[in-house]
Amino acid sequence: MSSKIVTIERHILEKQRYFPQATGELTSLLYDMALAGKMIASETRRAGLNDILGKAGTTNIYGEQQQKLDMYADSIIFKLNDHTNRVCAMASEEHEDILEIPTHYGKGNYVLLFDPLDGSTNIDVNVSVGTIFAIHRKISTGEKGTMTDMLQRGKHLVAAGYMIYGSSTMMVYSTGNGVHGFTLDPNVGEFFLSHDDIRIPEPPKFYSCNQGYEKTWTHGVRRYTKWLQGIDGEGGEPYSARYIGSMIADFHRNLLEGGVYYYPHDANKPNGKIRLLMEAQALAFIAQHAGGYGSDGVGDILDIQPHRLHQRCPLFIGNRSLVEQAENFIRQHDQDWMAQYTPYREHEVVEA
Ligand code: FDP
Repeated sequence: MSSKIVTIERHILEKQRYFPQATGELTSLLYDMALAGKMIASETRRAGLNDILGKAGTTNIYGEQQQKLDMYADSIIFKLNDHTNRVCAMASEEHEDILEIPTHYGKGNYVLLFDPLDGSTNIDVNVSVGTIFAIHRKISTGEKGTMTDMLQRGKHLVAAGYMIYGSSTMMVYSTGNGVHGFTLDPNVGEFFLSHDDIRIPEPPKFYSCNQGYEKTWTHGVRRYTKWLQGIDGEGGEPYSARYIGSMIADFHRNLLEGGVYYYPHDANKPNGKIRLLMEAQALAFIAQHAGGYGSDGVGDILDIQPHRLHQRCPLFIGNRSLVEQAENFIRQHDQDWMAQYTPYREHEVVEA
């Protein structure tokens, strides 16, 4: 008798069978991230009650100290991973420096980088938010995890994933062997395989960007957007616009429906806004293993050699054809910008 009920634990364990040399460390780390997702999802569902039950810094009716949701998510991920001997250091979008782990617990072979709650401006208005994570193998030789372990190219990731807290909670992950999506059944508190081997559909239908900033965009990004609208070029059918303002929700939507999300360079943010290590690398890794592509407008996000923990980058991500078209427009029209951005990308210029 064979069962078709695939829990996230079963899925991770079965995938691990293909790697006889696997120790189970990565499997357990992914499972810990799934647990973090469940805990954050549960708290997210109560977010609307914060005004009634008390906000950050106050005490709720149970006498417990309440935290803002992003701080809560941040501390849950840290606390679930700081004592397991699976990670040797962590880095969070919420903290300036590496999060060190006491040596007796920090002997793991991996570093974990995460954005605990992406799209945080959407929390208070009940719109989907998410958690993004990336896992690199420790490459430094000392006992502790170091900056060298954090500043690795995305193409060396061993795993990446995200949780999205929307109308349902989902966890999507890849270890480089397909992209798999799981939906949380809140009644039993378990993630079940709902989207096996996700491939970004062709042809794409949507584009997602904050067009309110068009005034500050470069010529290339404007022309690209006009092309998406069917105004520039051969005047094809327009793509439909969808912008939620939580990158994870926009990315997830395009992953399942086909489309491109972009947060480009502009006059105010010439090096972009999205964090390379806690956001862009993980999503570019997922996109690549679903048949898509992530670029900074110049080339593959996964090829960029990071030079600082909170480095930012422009991001164009989704169906390969749409992302390559963005690169074409930028190459043709944004030469001045490319001249000043490329040295930053190539690490010839280090930010202050
Ligand atoms: P946020 O700052 O709310 O966490 O990653 C940063 C991000 O959200 C993305 O999720 C989102 O797409 C974008 O910034 C929103 O920024 P704008 O408000 O500038 O559009």
